[in-house]
Amino acid sequence: MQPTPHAPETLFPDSLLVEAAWEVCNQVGGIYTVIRSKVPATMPAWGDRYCLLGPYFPQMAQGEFEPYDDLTVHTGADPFAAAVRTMRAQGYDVQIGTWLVTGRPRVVLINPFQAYDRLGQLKSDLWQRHGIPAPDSDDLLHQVIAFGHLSTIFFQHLAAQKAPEQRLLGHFHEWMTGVAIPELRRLQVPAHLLFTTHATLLGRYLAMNDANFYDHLMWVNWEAEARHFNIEPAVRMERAAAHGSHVFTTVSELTVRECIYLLDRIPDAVMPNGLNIERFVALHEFQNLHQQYKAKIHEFVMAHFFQSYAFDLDKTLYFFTSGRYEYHNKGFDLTLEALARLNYRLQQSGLEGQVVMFFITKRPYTSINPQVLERRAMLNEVQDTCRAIERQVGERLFYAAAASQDHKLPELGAMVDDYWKLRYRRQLQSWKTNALPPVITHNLVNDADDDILDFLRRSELLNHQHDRVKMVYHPDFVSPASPLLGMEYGQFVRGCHMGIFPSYYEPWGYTPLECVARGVPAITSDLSGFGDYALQNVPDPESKGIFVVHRQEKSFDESAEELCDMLWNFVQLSRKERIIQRNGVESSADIFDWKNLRVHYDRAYALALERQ
Ligand code: U2F
Ligand code: UDP
Ligand code: G6P
Repeated sequence: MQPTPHAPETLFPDSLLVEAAWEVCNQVGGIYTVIRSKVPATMPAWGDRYCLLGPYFPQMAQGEFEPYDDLTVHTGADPFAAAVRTMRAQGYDVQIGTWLVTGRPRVVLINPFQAYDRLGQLKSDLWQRHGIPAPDSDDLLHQVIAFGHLSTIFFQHLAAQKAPEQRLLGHFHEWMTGVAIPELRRLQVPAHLLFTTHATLLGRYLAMNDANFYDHLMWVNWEAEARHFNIEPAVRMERAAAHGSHVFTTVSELTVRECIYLLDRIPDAVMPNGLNIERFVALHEFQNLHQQYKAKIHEFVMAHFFQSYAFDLDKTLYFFTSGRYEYHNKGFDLTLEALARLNYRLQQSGLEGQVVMFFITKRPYTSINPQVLERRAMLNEVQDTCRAIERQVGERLFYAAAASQDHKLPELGAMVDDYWKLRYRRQLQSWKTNALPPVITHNLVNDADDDILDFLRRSELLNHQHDRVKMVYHPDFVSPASPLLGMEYGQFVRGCHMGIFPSYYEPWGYTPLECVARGVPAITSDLSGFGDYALQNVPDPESKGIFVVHRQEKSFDESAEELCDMLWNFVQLSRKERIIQRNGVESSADIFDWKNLRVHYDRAYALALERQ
């Protein structure tokens, strides 16, 4: 059942809401997307009574954070500014200002390093009061502990500054901010506390290391495993936050199971992740964008492949996967296996066209492969020559047309100077090579020990001319500054035909949802929070371009075959069918708009206000 969306009227008018996350003005992973994309749906309901709280890292906040001027801080009548003033009067370095994102929310940022002189005491308190140990040398843990202490002080002042009848909600995401919860409870700060986990720490580690994670989940000894993976302090912080909060939530039904078995508390609610969906007024606009960005990908593909051999770009489909490099968890292994099978089917079928598959992820590399750069540079030169010839012919043709007596099109080749003809021929001669187009664009630090490369080598998927699935492993995120795929990630997504994300472990997984929001069909799995949600809440998801690979209780081989079937069906669609499908996909994304999903947060806040 879809929840009924709230009208954007003021919510809980007697309450203040502080939402704390490590990724406020500090992008690390998916939680940044959660917080940032939710702001436009949150502000109309909370307005001035809403404040985000996060750690202050000047390098990261630069460009996204604008501090209030001194006058606003000194005269601000709201309790947030008042709490900041009190802390500053006590000598603390606390930032307050605006996060420069859509919705422009108020943020308070606190530099964790200012409490480093008290770390010894803070760690000892944490151990004495809450049984949480802390090692000597883990800097992230030190930052987290210091920030937890400083945000506790902020909450104490805020509780003192607010009007007596006002109620205070403190919503903490992930263990890194949640570490404040046990101390807020011990000090009996009058706040209603929520804790949301986006993945359990142990779940992530176990899934990465145990091929039968889901079968073993019920029997995990959390203490032993936390020690085994050397993450006991963080796991104890996560448990303390989960148990100390008035309301405990997570992002999907899948993580509910993890919470039950690994954290020993049943979540009070599931709060699925949304996006701030921006629709175009006219449908053709996003279709035009697809065409425009596909042309940019064509440029890369011409440079990368055509030096070795050419193929028809009009009959080429672009598939991609993206995300952090978790080979097994992100389903890169399954994707590769299915692509190898698709390659074979395409070779046998006599079907025209080819697929170019991009793996966009992050791996340590030393440089972009010079060969790949050179291929790109040479194509740019060819393009420059073509443009020069185009200009020359254009000018001369125009003159000839104006002066023409017989109205016949003159011989165009005769309008090109010998200099350009020769240059054109020489460039093309020196450009062609017999070498295969590289499957990877960068030189990895550890090339010999990379799972993706290992698979490609073993299965001979090395961009031979006869391969119908070509591979481009790009071990860095896409960026406009890159000389290879110089575009924004979102533009790259739009230019592709399909995103493939059949994760084995994925508490939510934004990447397929981001495809759908841009009108690009996507494959997810029933072991990802998003895929599981779509199966349960979206009627006929396939008609909306959401394809869910079944991995629960399926063997690797069965899932690979199902994925291959999905890809096979897709490559057989005509252009017209793809265009129609994209229209359907884009229009279905509204289901995942925060305006519709915010209601889950509202309900959790209502529940927290009932409990204290
Ligand atoms: C989940 O994605 P995350 O954003 O949590 O995933 P990552 O960015 O990879 O972060 C993994 C964890 O690493 C920790 C923290 C994060 O949850 O516990 N961490 C850290 O050690 N140091 C840092 O500076 C920052 C983070 C989930 F996996 C996705 O499926 C969801 O889509 C997403 C949003 O709900 O949450
Ligand atoms: N992403 C990006 N640039 C890229 C590839 C991915 O910014 O080149 C972003 C993507 O938009 C998404 C995030 O990385 O928001 C991955 O989030 P997801 O929830 O899928 O996985 P997580 O990393 O949180 O486990
Ligand atoms: C968009 C454009 C069309 C173009 C089509 C190509 O719909 O508006 O002009 O023909 O994309 O679609 P394809 O799936 O072949 O990339």
